[in-house]
Amino acid sequence: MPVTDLLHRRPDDWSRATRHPFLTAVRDGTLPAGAFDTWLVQDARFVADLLTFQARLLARAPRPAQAVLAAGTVSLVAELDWFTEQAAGRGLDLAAAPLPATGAYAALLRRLDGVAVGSALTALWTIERTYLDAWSHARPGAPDLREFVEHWTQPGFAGYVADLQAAADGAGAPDEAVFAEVVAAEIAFWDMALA
Ligand code: MP5
Repeated sequence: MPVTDLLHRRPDDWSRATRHPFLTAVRDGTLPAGAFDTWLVQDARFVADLLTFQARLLARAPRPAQAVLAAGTVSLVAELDWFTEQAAGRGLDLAAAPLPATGAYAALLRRLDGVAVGSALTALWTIERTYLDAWSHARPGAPDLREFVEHWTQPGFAGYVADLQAAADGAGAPDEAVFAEVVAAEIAFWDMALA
């Protein structure tokens, strides 16, 4: 079974993760004051945690998955620089403490360090595919947030997600339980920004 079949197994959860009210508000320009900045600071922390997870996954990845994971790891380092620039421009403190959903997601990633490599690749593909679909829903985005919508909908990002899909498919049967856990963590992350 290809990993993309998972998208049809839990349509309600997938919709909540990729068509969340946070994203609709990004599209329509109706986010409550401060919600976007709260999310941005927490997402920067998430990306730092993801870099740790991905570097460890690269170290144990099968040969055909190495190139996409290595390239993605370099991109995450560049993405952290991008978050630093965005935060400076908006006067945000990236050293702020993680909120509960961010901490829970970090704990999930640490746990995924110990699962079979095919399951970990399913998780990474789910993480990135959620973002691609979620930000596509927010397109084109309110003018002041358009830069963020464009960041996660550019063709290069879609190509990366497709390469992760191939890596996950090449590593065996997808892990539906891991997919469900990641999707739940994504929903909680959007919820956090609106709380
Ligand atoms: C991603 C992200 C996508 N930045 N934040 C969450 C909560 N989930 C997924 O990761 P990337 O590496 O920024 O594309």
